[in-house]
Amino acid sequence: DILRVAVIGAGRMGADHIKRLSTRIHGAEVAAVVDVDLARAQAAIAGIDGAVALTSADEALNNGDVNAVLIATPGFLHEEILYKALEKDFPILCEKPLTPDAESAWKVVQAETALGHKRIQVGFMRRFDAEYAALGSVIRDRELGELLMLHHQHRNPDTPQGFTNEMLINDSVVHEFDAIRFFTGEEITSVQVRLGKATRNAPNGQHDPQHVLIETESGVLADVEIYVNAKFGYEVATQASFEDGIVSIGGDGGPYVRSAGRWGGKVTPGFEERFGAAYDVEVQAWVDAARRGEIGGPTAWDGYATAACCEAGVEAQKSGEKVAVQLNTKPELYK
Ligand code: ISE
Repeated sequence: DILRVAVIGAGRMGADHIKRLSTRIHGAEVAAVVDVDLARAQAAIAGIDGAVALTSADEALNNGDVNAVLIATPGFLHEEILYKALEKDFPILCEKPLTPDAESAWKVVQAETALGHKRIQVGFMRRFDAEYAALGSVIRDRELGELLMLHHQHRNPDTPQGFTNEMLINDSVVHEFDAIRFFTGEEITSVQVRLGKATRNAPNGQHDPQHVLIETESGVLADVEIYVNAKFGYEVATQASFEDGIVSIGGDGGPYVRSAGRWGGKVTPGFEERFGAAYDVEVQAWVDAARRGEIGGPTAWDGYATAACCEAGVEAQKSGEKVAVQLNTKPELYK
């Protein structure tokens, strides 16, 4: 069966996924697009045969033509739609974060556990990036001995209206929390946040950049420079230190041009360009797995565990202390 997807939220990420689903992804079609702004939903379905634009998620989920859901609303709106989609037993691709805090994410995990099978894939697309996958296998295969440290740079040119200080953790560093768990195969045990000298380019209320210090179960140390008003462009890069070598991923790629007495290349402008291919692979993996009644990527447990890290991170932003991450016992379904 082909997936007939209701995309909830036609903002920056929703619109990107709609385009992807209707052009590059096999085995799925956009059946409905929901947005509080009807005009935005209508614009998003322009040229897509058989798709309807709606303002209510309920209406989309009850539309007999829909059998899968992609949630791309802001994070605080995910929870309600997740429950409705689980009730329908639809395959779900939920953009990150699963929900904004550990308690609500745990309830989602429990609801899925009660259902008895996995339906929720969380949109941590970096796991599908070719360089992330390559570093992941260097770590897993112990090609360079034990992994000791991870150094992450996460830089955005600027932030959308309403991006709060907490969102540096909840919307941005959430990716590194997942990446560190993905790379190490371990849970994160503590988070500390240091606030140093701040840029004048940050909007009111944001302290930018921040330095996030993270430990895992076996003692791997990771640090993240989260710098979301860095102006120059977009960069998500990692340097991994091993016993027998150093691996770097995520720098700007070519072409590297020398001409007329100058040298240079282009800086990646944003996450759509940096992770465009990873999003394609992610969504295709979701569609392929969903058609077999499975999921094809990070689970609701990953959504919950990263939400717990975010909660610790936001507390650490305020206190400056090292905050322990406490997780509930992992249900069988996710083992
Ligand atoms: C945004 O929501 C994303 O998910 C991007 O990948 C990340 O780089 C950015 O910081 C977030 O705001």
